[in-house]
Amino acid sequence: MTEYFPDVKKIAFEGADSKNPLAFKHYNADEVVMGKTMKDHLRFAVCYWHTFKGLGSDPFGGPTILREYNNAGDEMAVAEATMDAAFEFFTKLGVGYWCFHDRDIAPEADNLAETNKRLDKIVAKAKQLQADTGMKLLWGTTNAFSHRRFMAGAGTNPSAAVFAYAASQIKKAIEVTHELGGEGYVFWGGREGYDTLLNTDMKRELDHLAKLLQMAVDHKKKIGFTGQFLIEPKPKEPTTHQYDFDANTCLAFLRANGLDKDFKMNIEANHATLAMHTFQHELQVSVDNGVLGSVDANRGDMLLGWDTDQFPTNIYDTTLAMYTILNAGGLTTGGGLNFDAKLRRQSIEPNDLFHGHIGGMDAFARGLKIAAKMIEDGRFAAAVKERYATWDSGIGADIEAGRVGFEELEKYTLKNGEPEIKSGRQEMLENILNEYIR
Ligand code: XUL
Ligand code: CO
Repeated sequence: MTEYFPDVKKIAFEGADSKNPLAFKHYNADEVVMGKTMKDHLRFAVCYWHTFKGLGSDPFGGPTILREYNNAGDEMAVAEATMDAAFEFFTKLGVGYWCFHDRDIAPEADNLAETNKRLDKIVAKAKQLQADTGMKLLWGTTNAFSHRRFMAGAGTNPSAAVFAYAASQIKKAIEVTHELGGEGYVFWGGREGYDTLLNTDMKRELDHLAKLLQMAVDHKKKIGFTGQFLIEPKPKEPTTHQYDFDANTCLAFLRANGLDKDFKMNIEANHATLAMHTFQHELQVSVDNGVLGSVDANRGDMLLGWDTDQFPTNIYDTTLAMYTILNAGGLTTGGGLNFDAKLRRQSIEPNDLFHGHIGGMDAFARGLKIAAKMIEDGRFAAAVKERYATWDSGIGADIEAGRVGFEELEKYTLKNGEPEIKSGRQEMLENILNEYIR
């Protein structure tokens, strides 16, 4: 069988002093942190679309990256060779999970029936490779945004026939995800949004989106798929106004339509920053509402206003993300850290794929170790507890318990006078954070 990454052996953990670029410096799969192995905490996944289908094209130019598996023959031969290359990569990297869109793994044919047949053929191959390697599917999803029929959206398309097409595609994608034992299924809004209200009935579009999601929930139950449904918020790009703007917007939509028990969030770092939030903010909103499902681990570029999908390397970001995730009890079934990240278009060597993923895995492993120490030492938790201490007894406890109203609070204020105020100590806390990040 062709080897696509012949000069790479299985990537090993060599420790922080190693100078080998093809080795982990911090990610040590079996090392135990706060009672769990790194592997079980981090649940890394490789995404199929950027990693194997992304070839460096951008709005100003075509592909720059050449891959040997793309020379395998006709479209289906290429799809099969790509799958072989993917499983070789997963195994050598040492991740446990992968994620895909239906159209990443099998090319679309002239009609849906033929397209589905092609998908079944490649899914059978993926199932065999999963059995051979022990790899698992974190989540599947559908690409209902690239084809021209979806130019005005899928579930929110002004055409009912396009809605029906999208529904048929999603039905099949959920079924193949189930067939591959997927732990989750993601709904990223693709082109669900609008560019101008001059041609858009927003209320009607959102009602249709809710109908589509309800049908997905019904079908999931019908076929016995027990994986987690996930919504992936994103505020803009490709449309000017994406309906799934951020975690709070998604929650309001799900609650308004009685869907909130059936979906959790898949939080992507670069989508959070496009929404003018931090990655940690979006994670915390999800945790506070009991809907943190999974994570698309990447980063944006501070100087660019679009979704650059870079590999995560910022230790502050990974530390704060892991702090929130660990405090919430960690990622469980249906959740993982999926590298929805792509190489820069000048990174044209096959090994660059390893460098990107090794860097991301090491950055999160460091984040995990640092966050665990921060939690074990308890200094931040103690500072927050102290800051809210007036709510633990007296008038604060009365307010929280609903024992008092405006009249009692007026009486309290007239009696006690000007409240004592305290420093938020942000600088001190940031300095303490720097004691851990080193
Ligand atoms: C797009 C994006 C998608 C989803 C899956 O910005 O993040 O790749 O993760 O459709
Ligand atoms: Co994503």
